[in-house]
Amino acid sequence: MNAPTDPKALKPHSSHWGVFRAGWQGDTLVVEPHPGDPDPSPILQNFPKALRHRARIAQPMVRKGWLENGPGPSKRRGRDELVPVSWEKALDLLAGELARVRDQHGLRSIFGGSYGWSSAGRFHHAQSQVHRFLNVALGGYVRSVNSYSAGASNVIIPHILGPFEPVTRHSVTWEQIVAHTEMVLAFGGMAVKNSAVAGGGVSKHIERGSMEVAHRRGCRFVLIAPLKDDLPEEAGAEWMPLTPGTDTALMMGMAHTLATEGLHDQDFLNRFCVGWPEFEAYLLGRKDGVVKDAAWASAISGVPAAQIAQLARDAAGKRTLITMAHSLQRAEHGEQPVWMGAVLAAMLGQIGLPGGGYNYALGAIAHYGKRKVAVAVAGLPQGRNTVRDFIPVARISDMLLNPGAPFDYNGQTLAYPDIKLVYWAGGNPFHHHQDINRLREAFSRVDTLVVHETAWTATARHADIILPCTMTLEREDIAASTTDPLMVAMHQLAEPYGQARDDYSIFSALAARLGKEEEFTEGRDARGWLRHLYEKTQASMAEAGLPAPDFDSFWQQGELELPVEEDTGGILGAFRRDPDANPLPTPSGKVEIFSATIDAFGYDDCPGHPTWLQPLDVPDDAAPLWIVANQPATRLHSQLDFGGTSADSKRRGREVMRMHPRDAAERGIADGDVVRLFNGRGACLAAAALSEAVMPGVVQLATGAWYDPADPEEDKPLCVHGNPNVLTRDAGTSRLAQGCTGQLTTVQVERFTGNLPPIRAWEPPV
Ligand SMILES: Nc1nc2c(c(=O)[nH]1)N[C@H]1C(S)=C(S)[C@@H](COP(=O)(O)OP(=O)(O)OC[C@H]3O[C@@H](n4cnc5c(=O)[nH]c(N)nc54)[C@H](O)[C@@H]3O)O[C@H]1N2
Ligand SMILES: Nc1nc2c(c(=O)[nH]1)N[C@H]1C(S)=C(S)[C@@H](COP(=O)(O)OP(=O)(O)OC[C@H]3O[C@@H](n4cnc5c(=O)[nH]c(N)nc54)[C@H](O)[C@@H]3O)O[C@H]1N2
Ligand SMILES: [Mo]
Repeated sequence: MNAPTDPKALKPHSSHWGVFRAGWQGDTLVVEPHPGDPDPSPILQNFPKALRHRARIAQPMVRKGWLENGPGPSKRRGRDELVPVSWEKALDLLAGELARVRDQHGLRSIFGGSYGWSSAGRFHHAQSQVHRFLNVALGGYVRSVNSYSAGASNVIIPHILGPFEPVTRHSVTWEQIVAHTEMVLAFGGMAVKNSAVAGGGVSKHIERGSMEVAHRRGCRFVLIAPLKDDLPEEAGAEWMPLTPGTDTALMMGMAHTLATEGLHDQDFLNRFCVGWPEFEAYLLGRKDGVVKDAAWASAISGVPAAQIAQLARDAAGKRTLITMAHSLQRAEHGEQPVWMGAVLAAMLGQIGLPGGGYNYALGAIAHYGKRKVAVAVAGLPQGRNTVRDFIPVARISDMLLNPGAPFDYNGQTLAYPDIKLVYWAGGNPFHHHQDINRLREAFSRVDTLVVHETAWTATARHADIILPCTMTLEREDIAASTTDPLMVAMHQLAEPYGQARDDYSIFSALAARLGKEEEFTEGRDARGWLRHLYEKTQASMAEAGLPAPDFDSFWQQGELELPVEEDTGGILGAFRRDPDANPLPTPSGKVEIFSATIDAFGYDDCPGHPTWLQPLDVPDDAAPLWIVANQPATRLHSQLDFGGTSADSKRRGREVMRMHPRDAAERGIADGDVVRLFNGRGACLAAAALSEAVMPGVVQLATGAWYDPADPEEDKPLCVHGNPNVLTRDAGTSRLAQGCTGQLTTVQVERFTGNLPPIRAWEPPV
């Protein structure tokens, strides 16, 4: 298509989905992956068409009703006209409103959780910018804790194994798997579309290649998941489809086989764990009269009992690794599979040995299974938050709808604050949150919703004040992460779109209006901050006796390879080598098969050891199919949905829903038909693709298609584009973690026979 580009004309840049170089060929932006990346992501090609797309926001806008009537609860959000205003006017209005809310209602009425992935540069990282601004210029805000990614596991892993990041990121590396692992049981798989991504950037995508080499050496991969493509072909995996949400039962069936056939490692359980007797009593049915054997597990999971028992026997006595996707815990009782995975691995006795044991989230994001970067990397100082209130991140609608109401979280009883102003920069709740119709209602309750956005997402359309932001290609930054050794000088590749400004310059101007400019900027412009942040890394390099170029040389070279720590198996490896010298940072210092702490919380939905708890949300006559609402292969979440790779993957302009041919035939649905997915909460359209890679009884619709209501005036409008979050349930995993449960719910699907409504998701508002 394009003539070869002069490599010297390409400038370095980075994204969560890969390091790259880009430059202009006439009017076309050419994006080339970093030459050192063995398996670059196709998502990179979302950039060229996105840069100047009409979906970008060109100027500040204010909702008409807010402008005319002032702040206050309003059902008109997402329905009213939006009025263009000058930057001066927008900033004056917003600074005045921030001061009003602070003075009239206090900082506890400002929600600045602002969850979202933003972009990869560490300085212009919008979430860091908004948090710093609210702390420094106002004094603080109500925050959110944990993530949509790992809501349940973030809370349960510290109780049973130790701190989340050390346990999950640097214990079992891909290098160990290549060299040592004999068998991998991959619950939820390790789809390479997912490890395409890592917050802060990734320079080498090694997951596919590592699985290929391990498989060729003789490592056996077993994929336990509803979709066949949750592992790459290169892993040569056997596919064991199971009913979604039933992994805990399946693992218990395996555990029962191990325990009753004497295949479990009793020495490991005695020496390295606490609570085996309590769990054993439950497993063998001494507690509740229910024996959790393979036949019992088969009835729940749909996997034949003989296969469950055989899998257990095969896994015993060798270097077996259990991996688990984040997806399993983004569901009702999501704590249970995470805990049960650790218990099954403990029974197999391989925890802490190279390439063996348990590595939660390996392959779900490229951060996992990597060595740790050995020097400190850039990050924007966050200032001090004087507000103590917080919510578990996915409880946003609950908070806005129920001010003052109590809720449980990890042994505490807390209360939802009464929020008047919500400030969002760098995230898209109309992408990430469940039950969008309920979210719209929740957002109608506040006085003011402020959004900084690069493009006209549904979140931007529902705001009262919308400020247009540059996207990453339009500014300079530094990309760095704690798991990827390449620090990248992100050069500017284009001028800002329309009147778009950097989040930093917007917050600087607001801070000035609030009398806090000097405190917020510390006298630095953006370049000054990059220099300042870089110098931190430079200093720790020098301390380690390593060559550390000055900022200008780094900027000119475009990248700097940072040193990484040795691969010692992390805290699990150290614990295995000497449990007395290196106890786990859990209450017992050991793996907690039974947790006295959790038991004492008295939660019926998360008892003191892994427990099979029947989910509430299961298929019935009205919604007979499971829907897997997983991560999209063609973009990161909702980002650049309008870019080339994402747009090209749609059919008839709509997101693709995959379905087994048997389920399609029962409904008279043919490949390519537009279908309507619906349940009691909402409905959306999508384009059907028939595929044997999806198990019968399950449909799959990735997240990320922008919410596009057919008639925004309705309370439960049809989304014409295919956003599955109009269907998902807004409920926490349990009283322990209150994590997101958006991965799974139940639906009905029918062929859509009405007039096809137009798709306006990417059209700017009129
Ligand atoms: N049903 C269901 N829902 C899910 C999930 C699921 O599995 N199923 N997965 C969940 C998970 S794991 C996650 S992490 C969340 C992700 O949810 P989000 O992180 O909210 O999703 P993104 O689309 O990455 O949102 C980032 C937004 O930031 C904007 N942005 C990018 N750069 C800048 C910038 O420099 N400045 C500003 N102001 N904005 C910028 C982008 O345009 C985009 O709208 O979704 C969750 N939702
Ligand atoms: N391309 C791309 N990559 C991404 C992202 C993206 O948006 N795009 N998002 C990133 C982020 S923020 C995160 S947190 C991670 C998310 O990582 P995950 O949450 O692990 O990713 P998903 O793709 O949602 O789910 C993986 C697979 O789990 C399977 N699964 C679903 N339910 C069950 C179940 O009950 N049991 C079993 N055994 N399997 C089940 C599904 O078949 C699904 O394809 O991905 C990251 N990677
Ligand atoms: Mo995530």
